[in-house]
This record gives sequence, structure tokens and C-alpha cells, in this order.
Amino acid sequence: MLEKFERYPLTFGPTPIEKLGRLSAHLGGEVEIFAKREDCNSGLAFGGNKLRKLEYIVPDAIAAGADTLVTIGGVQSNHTRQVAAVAAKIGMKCRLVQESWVPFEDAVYDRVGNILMSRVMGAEVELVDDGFDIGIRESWERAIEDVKDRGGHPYPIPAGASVHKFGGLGFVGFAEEVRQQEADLGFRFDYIVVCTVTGSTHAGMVVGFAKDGRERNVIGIDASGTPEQTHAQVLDIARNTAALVELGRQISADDIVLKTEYAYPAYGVPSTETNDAIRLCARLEGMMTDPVYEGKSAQGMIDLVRRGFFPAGSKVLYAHLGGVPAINAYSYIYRNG
Ligand code: 5PA
Repeated sequence: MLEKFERYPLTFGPTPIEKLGRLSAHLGGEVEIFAKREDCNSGLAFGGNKLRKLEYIVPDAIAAGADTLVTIGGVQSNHTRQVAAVAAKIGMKCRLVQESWVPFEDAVYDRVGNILMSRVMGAEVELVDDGFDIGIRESWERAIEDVKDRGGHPYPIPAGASVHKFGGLGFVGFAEEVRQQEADLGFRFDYIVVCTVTGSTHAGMVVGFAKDGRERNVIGIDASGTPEQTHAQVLDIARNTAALVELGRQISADDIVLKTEYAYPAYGVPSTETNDAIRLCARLEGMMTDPVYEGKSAQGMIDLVRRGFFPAGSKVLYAHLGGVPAINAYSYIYRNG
């Protein structure tokens, strides 16, 4: 589906699919859970889901003659860390706007994990005291203008690389890769579980899996806490991406399945149940997840298994999208494990 698009390789290649046998057994053994390890996809500063997206965006940045990648996220954004790594790798500068998206206080919240790495990789980091919003932000537009005023050539990348025209392509590629791996494995996954916030990961998967009729088997777990806006953004990106790849059919609002009951108490703040899920995956599988994104999608998947949402015999693919560096900014919660 992606042959006509230029791709700049930033990842190691197809990501491994791993069976989570002990977690599956712990949850009753009627559903088989597998993880596709997007968190192990690259040597660029611990990798993660943004690199697949950026592989289709970097050629455009190079063609535009840009010299500075400008993007935005929360203080512990994984996306901004991955953009900083990509800028270093391709020899560009990086300007990051980090907003106060998360109402969470830890003494070293703005010193460790993702933001630490972005600084070490040479990005110019600006902390802005504005709250959570997945839309286009004034602080980001100001940063783009500032780069221009200083004589630079900015290349704007929106939050999560999502509402960029090519933002959905990377996860169309994810679906194509899963199809190839399914051919090798000799079975098909019945469901794909994905954490959804700015939306292009979920949107790309919907378009990619629509090719074989599985778009509604992509189960998004909202971690934004603003599910109407996230659902609308996923739909918009999916429609644009479907047109770009000439899918040949419409994507409807009902094709975007978004579970909204796990984002509490707020974006970036883990609930007791999120922390239980993080510990369960860690203790049964040695698989680390984070309190902002993957801990919540793990929580959602575990709860859906327990409630019988997936019929007995289902094979469920949990997309592990990365994000573990942020756990360092939540040190007090996990001080005793
Ligand atoms: C993020 C996003 P989407 O934003 O594409 O919906 O992906 C959600 C998601 N898992 C899931 C992890 C580990 C993520 O980092 N992170 C954002 C960031 O700034 O890091 C874009 C919000």
C-alpha cells in the first residue's frame, strides 16, 4: 500500500512478535496474547512508535531544505525525544516545545527520562506552562516563527507527528508487516490493541487493516482523557491516509473503535488499576510499560480479557508502542516496586 511513498529508514526492520504466555495463562488461558515490540524498533534513543511515522516524514523535511525540526509535546513526551534523536541522526537541529500537559508532581519530572535524553542529544528545549491539548498549539507556531527569525529553516512536525499529511503512513506499514508475519506464523490475529492519544498510530492501523476487513478489530484504548477530540482526530487522519494510499473505500466513524474508560484520572496520571497492570506485565513477562500510555492500554486489554470482550480462542496482538523512559519521572509511585 506504500510503494509510491519515499521512506527514510530509522528502524531496525520488522519488529518482533512475542507470545505473552504467562500473562495469557494468568488471565484464564482462553485468549492468547502476543506483543508486537515497537518499543524495541530502533537504536535511536530507545525507539518507539514515532519512528515509523517519521520514516515517511523525514524525506519531506530533507526535500524542503529544512535545517531544524520543530515539534511539541508534554514535559515527558516520547515523541519529542524521538524527534530529537532523528534530528541528530540526519544532521539537523531540533527545537522542542514541552508543555505542562500532565498534572503530576515529582521532584525530577523535568530532569529525567525523555527530556533528559532530548537535552543530551542537543535539542533546544523550551518549557511552556500550558495544559493538555492534542490540537495545533500557539506555542509551537511561535517556536516555528522564532527559528525563522533567527535565520533558520524550520520543518514543523505537529504533536505526535499525527496531523502531518504523512502522519498515518507509518502504521499502514505496521499492518502490512503484521500480514507478512501472519503468513509466516500460519495464523491471523483477531484483535489488535493500541494506545490512542494524538491518533495517527490508530488511524494508520485502521487504514492498513481495512485492506483485509479488520478495521474494527483494531481496539483503541484512549489515554488522552479527551476522547471526543481524539476520536474525531483519528477519523480525520484515517480518512486522509485512506485517500493518500488509495484504499478505495470510505472510513466511517464506526470504524474507529475507541475504549474510553481507562484514561482516568487524567492524561499522564496513572490510576491504581494502571499501576496494577504495569506491575502485572513486569512481573509475569519482564515487559515494562509506562504510566502515561502503554500502562493504560495494558490495563484496558487486561480488563477486556477479564470481562470476556474477546471470544474464547481469540488471538490478541498488543502493540507495545514504547514510552518506558517516562517511568523515571514517576519515581515516587514505584519506590517500593
Ligand atoms: C504515544 C504518543 P498516538 O499519539 O499516535 O495516538 O500514540 C499514542 C502513544 N504510546 C502511545 C506511546 C508510548 C506514546 O508515546 N505520545 C505522544 C508524545 O508526545 O509522546 C504524542 C503524544
